[in-house]
Amino acid sequence: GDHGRPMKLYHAPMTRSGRVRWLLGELGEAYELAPVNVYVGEGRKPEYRAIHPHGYVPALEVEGQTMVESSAMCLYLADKYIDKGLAPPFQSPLRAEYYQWMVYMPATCDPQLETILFHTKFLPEEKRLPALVEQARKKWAVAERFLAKGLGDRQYLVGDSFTAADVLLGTTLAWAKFAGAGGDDPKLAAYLERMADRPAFKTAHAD
Ligand SMILES: N[C@@H](CCC(=O)N[C@@H](CS)C(=O)NCC(=O)O)C(=O)O
Repeated sequence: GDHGRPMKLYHAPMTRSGRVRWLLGELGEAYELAPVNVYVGEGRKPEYRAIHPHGYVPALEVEGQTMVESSAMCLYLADKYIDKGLAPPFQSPLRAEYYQWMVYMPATCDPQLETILFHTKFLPEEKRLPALVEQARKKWAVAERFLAKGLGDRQYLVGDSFTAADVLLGTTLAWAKFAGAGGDDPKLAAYLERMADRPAFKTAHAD
């Protein structure tokens, strides 16, 4: 079957596929990179729509299956290679906060940052809605405080070692910086610097 076949990551620079690329680098697992230039509409081609119904990146081929949703990929891969320590052990109470952050980032943070980015940078000016940006900035400010509280004075978001939750927080904070959102918390800023210094982060964001 497909067991043993290298994974394939459909990727574009500066997007949420960077999360999965970073995580794969931390795991040290081999994978094939399939570039999809979503910026020029490559995602909308029928061939790619057969892989990702919305034409987004990332998509991941693994074990003969194709999956979508960056955080689901991170959860799956961290568990698949759980011996590498990128997820808390299955019976650990840390699993509760780990799942919380693995869902909080895509469900509650990403939409705010997406709204800010679209309505300040990506959409043509006449389509931008300042009221949406204002609302999203307020919600992101709440999220930022919650994330800072979650991190506290520790080096990592969950427990005392690097996990997939750091991949999501690191990329979310990098995205927020790019969006010009918040960024006033010194602990989160120092955390982002530490994360951006990791070799696998650099490789994932090299292009
Ligand atoms: N919830 C999805 C979001 C995927 C998504 O929206 N990807 C964006 C880039 S970050 C994309 O491919 N956009 C292309 C488009 O809108 O055509 C995930 O986390 O994987």
